[in-house]
Amino acid sequence: MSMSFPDEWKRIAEKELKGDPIALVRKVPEGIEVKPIYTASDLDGIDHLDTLPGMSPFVRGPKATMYTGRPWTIRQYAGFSTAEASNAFYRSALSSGQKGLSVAFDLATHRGYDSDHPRVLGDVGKAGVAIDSVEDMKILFDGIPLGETSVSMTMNGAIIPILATFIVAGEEQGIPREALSGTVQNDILKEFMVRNTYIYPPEPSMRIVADIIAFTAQNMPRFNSISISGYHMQEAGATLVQELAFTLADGREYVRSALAKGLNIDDFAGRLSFFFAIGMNFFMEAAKLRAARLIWSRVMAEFNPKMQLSLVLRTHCQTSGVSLQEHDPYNNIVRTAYEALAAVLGGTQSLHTNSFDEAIALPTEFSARIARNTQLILQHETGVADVVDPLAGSYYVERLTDDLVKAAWQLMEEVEERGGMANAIATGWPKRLIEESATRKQAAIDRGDQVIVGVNRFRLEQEEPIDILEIDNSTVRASQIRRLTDIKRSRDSKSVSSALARLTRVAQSGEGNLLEAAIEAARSRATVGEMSDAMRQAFGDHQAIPDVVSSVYGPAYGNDAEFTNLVSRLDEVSQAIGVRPKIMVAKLGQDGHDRGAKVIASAFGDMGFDVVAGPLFQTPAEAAAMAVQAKVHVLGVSSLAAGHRTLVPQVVRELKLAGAGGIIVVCGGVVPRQDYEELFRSGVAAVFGPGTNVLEAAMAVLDLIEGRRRNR
Ligand code: MLC
Ligand code: 5AD
Repeated sequence: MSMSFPDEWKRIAEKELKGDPIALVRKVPEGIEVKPIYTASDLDGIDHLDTLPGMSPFVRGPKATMYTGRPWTIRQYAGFSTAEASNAFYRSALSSGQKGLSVAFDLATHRGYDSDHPRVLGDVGKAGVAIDSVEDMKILFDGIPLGETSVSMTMNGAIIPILATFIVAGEEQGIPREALSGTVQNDILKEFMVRNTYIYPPEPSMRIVADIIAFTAQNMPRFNSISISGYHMQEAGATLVQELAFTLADGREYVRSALAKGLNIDDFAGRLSFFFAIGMNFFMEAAKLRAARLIWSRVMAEFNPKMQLSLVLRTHCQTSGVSLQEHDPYNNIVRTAYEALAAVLGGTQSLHTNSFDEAIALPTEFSARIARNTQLILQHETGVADVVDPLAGSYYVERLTDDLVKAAWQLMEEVEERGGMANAIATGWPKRLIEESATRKQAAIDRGDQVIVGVNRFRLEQEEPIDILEIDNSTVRASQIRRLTDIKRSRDSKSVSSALARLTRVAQSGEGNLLEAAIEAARSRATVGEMSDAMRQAFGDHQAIPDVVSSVYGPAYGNDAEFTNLVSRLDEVSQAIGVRPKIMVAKLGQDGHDRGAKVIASAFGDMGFDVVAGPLFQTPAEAAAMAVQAKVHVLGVSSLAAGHRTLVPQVVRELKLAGAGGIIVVCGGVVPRQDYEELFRSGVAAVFGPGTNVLEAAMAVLDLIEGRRRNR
């Protein structure tokens, strides 16, 4: 891109600045140079400018009339505790202006475990609703007309049993599968990359995706078979270009595997859908959605569809969770409103706006209401829905759209050179790029280069805790176990075992459709865990290898005094204890949100700590055993899915039982202040909440190691 400015402007600007305006050009993490001014000449060479909404290449929107014909769907993602509690929440949301449903399942369900499984003690009902069988699913949608309300289900790992139980619940409510409308996430590639709720290895997992695309194409014409998601990539740290490129490349990979099953492109392309995050980079986020539609129409044209509809990218968006802060949390309402506006200006079809207590806990009724009203106010009070694609023609936004298309396309070409997304993911390359971006961003925040109001600037002296939603996980678990026992007592066990055996056979043989077989099993009251196990028998479990990036955080600091101070302090401690301080970073339970753990492991490694990265999904006993064996000084638990109150005290107990009470336990992540005291009492030495500066955390850890040595 040429960096020339209009002459007259440049002359005046030089006077204002007393310097060259070239200094005002900002290089953003996307690798794009953002100039202080855009003019008509920036539109030269952009060939989508004269196109119209509802027409190829769909930059201006998938529909000709867009929101003027029908507003975007207000679709708030929610789910917690039991099916009864979540059902009550859905009904009240629908009566308050929400238009579509979106189910958040708990992590036990995501990973294909029933609520009575010993590995999910801390997870049942916590980050979403617990669903074990058709009976739970029926309660979840009780009194909600499934023929009229579209339902999104965020499910990937256990997608086969969950979609099967949903179909059977619909059937038993008198709604045939043809009439069900909604979306399943069913996007396994990004699970291997960033979200981590996979169950089986990649190859059978891709078969599952294709089986669902095939089944819905034949039987569920109103159902979107997949929600190809970049959301979690941005949450994990991806730049917008990485989010765009990897998501659309994932999409291309799914199309190829559906075609390989013998499907016709036009039979399924129109029911592929997408999902993006909308963060705080306002214009770039709006431009990103425009760019995504353009690139997708180009990707789909490669497959020679006959129908225009097959070229269209339709998307859901969610405002960014990581952009929200625990500090001064009401600021989050403002952040979310700006992000929502960007999503709408970009032309999203469906939107979730986050609640302001995001960085602390699941939404309360109050915070959920404000989040929903943020969209209602946009729709009804601002007039933004009165005109289609109102940013069209903006010098900046059009240039940005084109820049994003070019940058993302280039990265997608690199994916192609690596043999497509499945192959690229197998090498760990995209994940590594994303983790590097995340670590770089953390360094920028810790250094104060990137301002976050109320966190690294304009911080309050004192903060009052806000009311949060508490879930009593043992009560939820007990009631789930009761229902499981009832079901197992009353069902016909012969038909259950024969349906499960058939599911295993379909999995083993590669013949037949897994979803079809699972529907039979679900109907006979086989549980989600049993169906998952029936496929586990054939497919096995996927084990990821923990891998930590290095030399990103350290170099971002260069020779700054803060960083070199820390490194020399660490050297002193090393001298005193005779070895480098060793820390294990652990993830417990089914919580797969590992951005924080990865960033900490990477940054601590660059500072000079000896770092052990624990694998995902450890039980407290497994983590303790690993810490003891590795002879660490500190065990740091990163918790983002609310399991800390159950799991962290257990890990302390396990260490003591192993005679390793000397290992210091610290905890970080999404931990409400209300829980700190309880954690301290259980033996945790320090808690690092959201917004913690990593250098400060490292300093605190060194203090703890020294303190413990002195006390010996
Ligand atoms: C729309 N329609 C119009 C129109 N606009 N008709 C005439 N004129 C217009 N201007 C029609 C559409 O064609 C469609 O009909 C119907 O209205 C609904 O519109 P839509 O645009 O398809 O909206 P919707 O049904 O809401 O579907 C949006 C979607 C879908 C395609 C993006 O996939 C979806 O709802 N996704 C949501 C995914 C989600 O909630 N994910 C949460 C992830 S949370 P017809 O007949 O054509 O259907 C997560 C967090 C975590 O993942 O846990 O990690
Ligand atoms: N209810 C509401 N929102 C949720 N999120 C995750 N789980 C839930 C839930 N049970 C949202 C948060 C998070 C993102 C992945 O989805 O905003 O950042």
